[in-house]
Amino acid sequence: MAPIVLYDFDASFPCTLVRIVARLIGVELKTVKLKDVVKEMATPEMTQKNPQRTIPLLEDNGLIIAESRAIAMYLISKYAKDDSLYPRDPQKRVLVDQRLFFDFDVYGAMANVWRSVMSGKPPDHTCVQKVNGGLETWNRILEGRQWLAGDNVTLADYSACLVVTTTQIIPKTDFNPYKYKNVAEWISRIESSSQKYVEEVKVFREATRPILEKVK
Ligand SMILES: N[C@@H](CCC(=O)N[C@@H](CS)C(=O)NCC(=O)O)C(=O)O
Repeated sequence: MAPIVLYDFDASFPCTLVRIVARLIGVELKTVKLKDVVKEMATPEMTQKNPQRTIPLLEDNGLIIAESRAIAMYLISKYAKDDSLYPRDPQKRVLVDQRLFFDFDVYGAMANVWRSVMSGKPPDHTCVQKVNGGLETWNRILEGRQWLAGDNVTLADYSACLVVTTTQIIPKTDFNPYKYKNVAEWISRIESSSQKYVEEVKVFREATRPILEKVK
């Protein structure tokens, strides 16, 4: 069997989610580290592989998958030793899915804010409100609960926690997940759940630092 290949960029939030999941379930990935994502994904060869021209992009023995959450769902469904991160039971799985669709929505707004700040423009007010609304919603969801879906940590927690963590590092914004008690406690619960998560977030933060320094 050929190795599972991940087209990857350390400073990418969605690539980080895939690396975290692969490490959590013990899947070895051969990473192809890109330097100029926009340019390298626009070649005819890569455009054919992924017409979206985005990373992460996973190649598993001829199967090519874009979209970080879809890649994570696939890796867990195919390779994890158990289904605790992404349950097989439809009634449990849909609870994880609903949280993932929610965090995808907040992520879109956060990415919009990130892009504005990086290009020297003021962030769109509606997107800022949406991110703050997301933090408030997660705080409500977590009232009296340890995890976002079900009784154990799942893909939904790791994915949403990465969005929450990323809000904090965007320069010229004042997102503060730690002002929400339930969210703050949940972040430290997730960090305690896996050293691999903590290590990959560190890789992401260190890779983004020089990029973010330029706009500070
Ligand atoms: N929804 C996608 C977002 C992927 C995405 O936007 N990736 C960025 C890197 S962080 C990218 O490839 N940007 C290049 C481009 O959009 O041209 C996912 O979760 O995988």
